[in-house]
Amino acid sequence: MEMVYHEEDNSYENVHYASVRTVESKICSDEDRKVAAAELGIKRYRLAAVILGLLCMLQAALIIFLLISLFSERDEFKRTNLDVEAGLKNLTDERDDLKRKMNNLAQKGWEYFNGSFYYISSTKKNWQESRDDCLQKGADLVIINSKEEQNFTTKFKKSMWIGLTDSETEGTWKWVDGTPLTKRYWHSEEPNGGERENCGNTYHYPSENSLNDSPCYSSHYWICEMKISP
Ligand code: 2F8
Ligand code: CA
Repeated sequence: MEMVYHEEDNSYENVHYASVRTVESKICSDEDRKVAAAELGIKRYRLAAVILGLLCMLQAALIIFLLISLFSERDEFKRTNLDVEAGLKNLTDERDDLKRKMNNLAQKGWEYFNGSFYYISSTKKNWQESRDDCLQKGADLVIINSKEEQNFTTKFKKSMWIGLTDSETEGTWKWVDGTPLTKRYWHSEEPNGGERENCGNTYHYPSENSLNDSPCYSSHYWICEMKISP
């Protein structure tokens, strides 16, 4: 019988038994490896599952965030849209009111020029009564702001009261809205009436510079202005 010598414990062993033991230990270590490999596989699977779960949660969070943003943007858009619609309705109402007002004024003989309507009287009154008539119509005696407007007043070829007076302080001419006279369209040698002539009119209408000072109690036609655009 063949024997194997073991130096570590100074013993002999049957060769057959020794080889059986080697095979057994080898089988054992293969199983360990398989178990270890299986455990590693499970760990990897778990890790993949966790990562997948996290990605799903991230995706869900992203979808929720995008939905919230989308809804809040939609609400903001709805609000803006409502504001715009309300603004548009206001503007449309204003435009319709203005159209009605303009048609009404035109029918009553008012003349449109450069953002204002003008009424030219066909009777004569003193300056204050003339102004009162304009005020009662929702207007005032004309305030002349430009050469064009000055030319517009002369085309009626009438001596008309305008919204100009120095009744408050002699020599300090003011328009009826309180603004001082800056653009001067006085006729030559006017104003010449001193304390006797404190109200302005278009007495010298054939000339471009038609303005004159007259006694406020005297009777003239008058011209009212109603501003439509600011
Ligand atoms: O010639 C200018 C002069 O004409 C008239 O007087 C004659 C005017 N009078 C009235 O309007 C009442 C003056 O104001 C004017 O200066
Ligand atoms: Ca005068």
